[in-house]
Amino acid sequence: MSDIKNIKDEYLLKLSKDLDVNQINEIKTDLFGKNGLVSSQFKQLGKIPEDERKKFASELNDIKDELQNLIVSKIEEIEIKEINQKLEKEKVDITLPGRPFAEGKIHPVSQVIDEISSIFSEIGFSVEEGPDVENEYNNFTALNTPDNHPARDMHDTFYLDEKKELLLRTHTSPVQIRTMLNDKPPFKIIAPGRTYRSDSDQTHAPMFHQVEGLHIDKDINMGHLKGCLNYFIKEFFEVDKIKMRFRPSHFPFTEPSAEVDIGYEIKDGKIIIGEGDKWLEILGCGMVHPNVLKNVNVDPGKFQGYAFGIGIDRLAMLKYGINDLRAFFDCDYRWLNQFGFDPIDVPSSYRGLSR
Ligand code: 2NM
Repeated sequence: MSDIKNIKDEYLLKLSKDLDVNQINEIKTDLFGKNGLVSSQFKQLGKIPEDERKKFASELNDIKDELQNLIVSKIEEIEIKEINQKLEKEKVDITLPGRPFAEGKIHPVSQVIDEISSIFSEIGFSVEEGPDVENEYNNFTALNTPDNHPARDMHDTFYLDEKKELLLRTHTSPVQIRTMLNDKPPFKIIAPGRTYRSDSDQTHAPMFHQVEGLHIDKDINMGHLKGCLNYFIKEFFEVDKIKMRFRPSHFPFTEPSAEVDIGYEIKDGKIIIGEGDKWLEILGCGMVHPNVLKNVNVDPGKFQGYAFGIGIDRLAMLKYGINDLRAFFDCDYRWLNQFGFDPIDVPSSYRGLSR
């Protein structure tokens, strides 16, 4: 009996000290582990004379409960203290300034592709894409460009194999071919994207961008072509009126074919689109050649229409006053910061923090 009173007093004293969770757990094992001091007392109950056993057992239970409760409440106390310390230390300071947001820029070419896509979307064109690596059928043969045509010359085309079956597309027309082969007329699509020709100087890069348009239906004529291009040019350059002329030209895939010039003038060193007596060539177009329609299983007796091709890079240079084409593809971040566009979906509160 005095044994268990001693245990109780000794451990109440120990538990009254400033302990950490590990130390408390050690005490718990000392007392209630397999061979713990309290556990051993329970094991010895049977050896105690019967008349004392009941009283002893009840006292032992009381001591066990008291020590156990104390241990539980001590651990709880420490845990609460730790949480409170954490809360105190990790308080959020809502007066701190925001973290700088690393904001990128939209390349002028991407910006202009988006603008063109949205202008044509509004008048019913859908936007189609295709692979940069094409086969010679989609890039040339289907487009009524015979084997001996100068456009097929090694000088212009990047071929990828000896047999000249695979190449980097020289225009985005193969996207129109793919669309017509996979679908049924009518067609009303534009195809923007990267194109490649073995050509490099101040005004030509080996990789450049084009958007080509195609509208095929039962009664489409050159009047529709004129109206469509006139609308596009006004929307793109954000002017009410435009001077535009069609010059006869030749493409293997259209008949008749034309090149389109727009009027411009230079005022105070700045180019003004739509007015003036100078002409600027901006695109090629025509009525899709019957042979092209036959190649994609469209009956030229029932369906016909127009197509056009526009160089995007020069259009971007014109609209945004950029005069060196090669800077487009240098990937110079300083240039991009100056000529690039803000992404529209970055919250305005973040704008400018990175600069
Ligand atoms: C141009 C000029 C004229 C053109 C033709 C086609 C197709 F696939 F329908 F035959 N797509 N694009 C075309 C016509 C392209 O670029 C100066």
